Amino acid sequence: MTHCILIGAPVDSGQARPGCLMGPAAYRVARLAETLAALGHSVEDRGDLAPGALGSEASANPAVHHLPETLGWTRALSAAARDACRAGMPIFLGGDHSLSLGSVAGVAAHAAEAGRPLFVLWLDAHSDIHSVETTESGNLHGTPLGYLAGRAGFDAFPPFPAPVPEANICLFGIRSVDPAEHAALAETEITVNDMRVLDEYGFAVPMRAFLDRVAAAGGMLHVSLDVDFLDPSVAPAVGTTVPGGATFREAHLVCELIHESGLMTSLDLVELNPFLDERGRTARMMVDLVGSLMGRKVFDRPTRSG
Ligand code: Z70
Ligand code: MN
Ligand code: MN
Ligand code: MN
Repeated sequence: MTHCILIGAPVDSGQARPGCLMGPAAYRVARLAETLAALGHSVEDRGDLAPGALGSEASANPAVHHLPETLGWTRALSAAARDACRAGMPIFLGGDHSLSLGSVAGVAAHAAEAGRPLFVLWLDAHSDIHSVETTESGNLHGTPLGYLAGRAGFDAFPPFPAPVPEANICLFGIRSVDPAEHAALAETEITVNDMRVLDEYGFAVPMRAFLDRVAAAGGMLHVSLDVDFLDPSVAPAVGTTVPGGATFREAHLVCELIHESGLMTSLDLVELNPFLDERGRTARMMVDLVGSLMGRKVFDRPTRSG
């Protein structure tokens, strides 16, 4: 059983549509802690973080907004993540996806300290591989993958502690990529399981291929789950809906495969905007998916093929 450490990150500065700051409260109301406890895990809720004192950093890119706030969150989350990794499995309750600038930085520092390779699974409609320089929207939730891969264009940020090798990063479910992101991805070894790939091979085959690589390397696995990985019909509470996402069944299967691998060591839940939800259904869907990630099964087979 796992010691789960809940860390609220009411980050709303990485995009322009207010509401993600309500995310941590919505996960608690949707009984995330109780769901984990019912699966036999111990749960420690460390409450909500705050970004601390803000500087006055500015970017040469005039589109960028809320840079000092995003840097404040990055510092606070990085420290909290590193600390939590020593005690159990951190689960970050977002908050928009810019929180991963900090959560993955702390997780990467811990993995380096533990002498283990870190792998990152990005479940998202978007590739989030902009830099502070390339983002056109100025929404820094579109940049965390660029930062954690150690790419250029993050001068205002602390140097990323131990950049995640491109070969250890897997994008899964993407269907919206900006031109600058396309150019960035084309020059990397990042595994791009876009919807084109998943429609042809299904979700299980590419997911198992990635998990097998993590296992073979003895790696730690950080999973970053963006609400918009899901189809808007099952998860409407997100600022940037993109049609053609994972169905209820595909998403649960992915989570079950991750659980069966036993590899996940940290988790981000990001982009939930409860202000846009319909009677809490998206928050409940996300909590149900965490249940599958943490061991809930329809029928408990002795082996995955049995
Ligand atoms: C676009 C941008 C994005 C999440 C939207 C969208 C980025 N590529 N990321 N929702 N999670 O504005 O950079
Ligand atoms: Mn704003
Ligand atoms: Mn995202
Ligand atoms: Mn997204």
